[in-house]
Amino acid sequence: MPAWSFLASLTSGRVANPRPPCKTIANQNQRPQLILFPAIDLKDGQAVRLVHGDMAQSTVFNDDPAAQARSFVDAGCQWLHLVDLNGAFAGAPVNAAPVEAILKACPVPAQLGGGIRDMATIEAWLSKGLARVILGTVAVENPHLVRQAARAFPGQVAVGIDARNGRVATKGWAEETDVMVTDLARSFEDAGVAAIIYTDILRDGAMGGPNIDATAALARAVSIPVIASGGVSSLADLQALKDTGVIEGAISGRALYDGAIDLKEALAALAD
Ligand code: AMZ
Repeated sequence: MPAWSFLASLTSGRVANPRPPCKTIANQNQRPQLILFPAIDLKDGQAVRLVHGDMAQSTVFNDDPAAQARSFVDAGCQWLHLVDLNGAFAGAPVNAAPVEAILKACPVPAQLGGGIRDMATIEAWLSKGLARVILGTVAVENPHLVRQAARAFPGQVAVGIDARNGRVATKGWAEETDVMVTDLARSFEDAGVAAIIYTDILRDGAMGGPNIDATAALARAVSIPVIASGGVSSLADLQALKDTGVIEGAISGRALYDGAIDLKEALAALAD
């Protein structure tokens, strides 16, 4: 769906999903629990996984993303992590229909990134029942929008920081910037963002384990909850992220699809 028709659908009388407002993900006084976010990356309407974010290296795992989401929910997940991959390249929502189908089909909160670059799109998604938007490219190009959105929608705006060797990448990870991860994260310290989702691009889809040291260092550098993404591929990885005591969530995609992580088992292990 082109961006204009997505925004126009706001006024078409559709009612947003009744969802509980999003809370900050951790109780400040307790050792954080690690929330596991199963990932559904959408390309051309299908649930896929890429390697290092390369659209040419894509594997289709499910051509019914809502069914995929429901199976994650049936396994007991508390959250869903959604990415509109075409949207991240196009700079506007492209896979709006499958995202809306997921929102309708699933009772758990969902966060979505990819092509969310202006206030109208942020408002449109949140009014459709999305629990949290993820802002990546605009966090570099228009940080004012992040601040404005975080003020307008407390608890519902996360910043996605995706990086190669510590430098932030934008626009579908096709563009490299000179911005350093920690500098960008610190710049939002007082903005009221709900979370920072940090992806190590060189780990993403590679099944080689997450960058625990860099993620933990980031989490120690800011007071914003940090969620790890990229390379999370075993129960041991999840346990190691949890054992840092400072990382509040982990996103996993390929490992859940190919069975390297059993979602039910992982959720049970993390709940202990
Ligand atoms: O895999 C990729 N090439 C990719 C990807 N997964 N490119 C962007 N993204 C995700 C980011 C973030 O969640 O991890 O899209 C979101 C950022 O999109 P935008 O349009 O705000 O830069």
